[in-house]
Amino acid sequence: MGKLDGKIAIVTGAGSGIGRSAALLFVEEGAQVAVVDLREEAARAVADEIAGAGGKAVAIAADVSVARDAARMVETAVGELGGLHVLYNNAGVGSQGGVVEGTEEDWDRCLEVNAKGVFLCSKFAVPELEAAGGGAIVNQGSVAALVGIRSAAAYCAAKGAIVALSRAMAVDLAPRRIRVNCLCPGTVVTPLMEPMMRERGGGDVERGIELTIPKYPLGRLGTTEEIARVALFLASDDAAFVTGAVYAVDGGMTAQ
Ligand code: 1HS
Repeated sequence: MGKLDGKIAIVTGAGSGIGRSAALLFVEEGAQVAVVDLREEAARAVADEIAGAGGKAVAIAADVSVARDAARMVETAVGELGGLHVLYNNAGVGSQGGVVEGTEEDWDRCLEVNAKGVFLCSKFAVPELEAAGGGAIVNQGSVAALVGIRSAAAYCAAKGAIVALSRAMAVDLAPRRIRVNCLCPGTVVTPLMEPMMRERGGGDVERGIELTIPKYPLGRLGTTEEIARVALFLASDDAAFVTGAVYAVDGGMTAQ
């Protein structure tokens, strides 16, 4: 008996990292998944990986910051898979620099993808979730929403917006039987995080990771699978009475 038996899920940013791990885990737990990524080849590779393991998935190339893409994403997922029960707004980009070094373009892109992407994907998903009798939205926040991260001003602002948006969505959508929660991961080495680790390590990703680990009481960084497991919990009926919550999945980093 899987925790998502019979469910249909959209996972954005699923071509790599946490999104890929969540898509694979959701399928293991009985779901059919729309694997959404800006990079069509990456989405297709994960969908093929799922099919190869006997699961059902559809690959969708979409830019979550573009309304017509977000609408098409939902329409395609529902058309191909037959409905929608879970939306995991995982897609995101990082940022470089504080308010002095950071560029306006970097700020705009970070807020557009990370925050507006959650707004747009949720906007078009809600009618389908409601038509299914309710569902769950999991938004990808970050420890960067909860504490200041050096040289990542736009990223912190965007992830902070996602925490606030998640709480507002939970209040708005509860009457529609849609739960909304925010997952705030600590550092997991994924393509999104590599630029930050490289900058932190003076051009060396591994050095950046070494300098980051002391921030984590558990003495290590997280894995994509560990984050995906909490996303599964929040997406599943195990979290039936959980909405508007902010879950730090961070090895104790924000407890200090
Ligand atoms: C994945 C998450 O958004 C990490 S934000 C960077 C946190 S740290 O590397 O400065 O501990």
